[in-house]
Amino acid sequence: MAKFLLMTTSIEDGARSPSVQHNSHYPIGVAYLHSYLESIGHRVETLDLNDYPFDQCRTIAMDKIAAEHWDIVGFQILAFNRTSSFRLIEEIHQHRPDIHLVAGGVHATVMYEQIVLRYPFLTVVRGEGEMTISELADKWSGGGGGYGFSAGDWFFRRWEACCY
Ligand code: B12
Repeated sequence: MAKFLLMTTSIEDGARSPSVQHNSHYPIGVAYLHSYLESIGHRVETLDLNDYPFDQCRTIAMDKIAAEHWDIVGFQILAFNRTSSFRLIEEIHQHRPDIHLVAGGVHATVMYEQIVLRYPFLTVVRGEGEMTISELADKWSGGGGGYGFSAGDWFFRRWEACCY
């Protein structure tokens, strides 16, 4: 079973809430993923960092990465947190290239080509992510097949038998 850290990062300056409000805008999509992954036996933690300025968001996220072992780190990317997500994706990959990085959410779903061209080490999941992220975890732990949108491959692919 894999250990996941899911996160949603700083909303850009000017659009962010003036205070940290965990109850008002908790990311429902990430909660769906968290719940599903736990229900099938994975270990999951979620960081809801939308309301934090980027320097605080970065400190919380990087401390969490350093404090424990993580197999997979997932980002919910919306238009207004894309820059902070990309900065953290770059930093985590630089320091911990062993961690599988996955992105999903509305922005990633629409802008997947641009994102995987820029970050060939990143896997982008389009649309609803529950099944795909669990199949990716199977794949990366040497288990059975699944579907994912993999960096560098311009199609949805089935791991065991590629289909277009
Ligand atoms: C409900 C809703 C809200 C609710 C709850 C938001 C929340 N925090 O969850 C409220 C009213 C609070 C809200 C507020 C806002 N919203 Co709103 N909201 C929606 C709406 C209608 C549904 C979102 C939803 O819950 N979907 C159901 C969940 C299960 O789906 P999901 O979030 O997409 O997640 C799934 C996949 O994307 C994927 N996934 C998501 N993250 C990840 C991560 C990984 C690693 C993987 C593998 C997969 C994955 O798997 C998830 C589970 O299946 C969408 C429109 C839509 N139809 O999607 C707009 C939408 C997301 N909202 C939007 C906006 C702009 C806002 C606000 C900025 C509005 C404002 N000006 O304040 C705020 C932002 C607040 C915030 N910090 O999130 C835009 C985002 C645009 C963009 N390009 O990023 C959308 C797309 C509407 C639109 N078309 O403009 N919103």
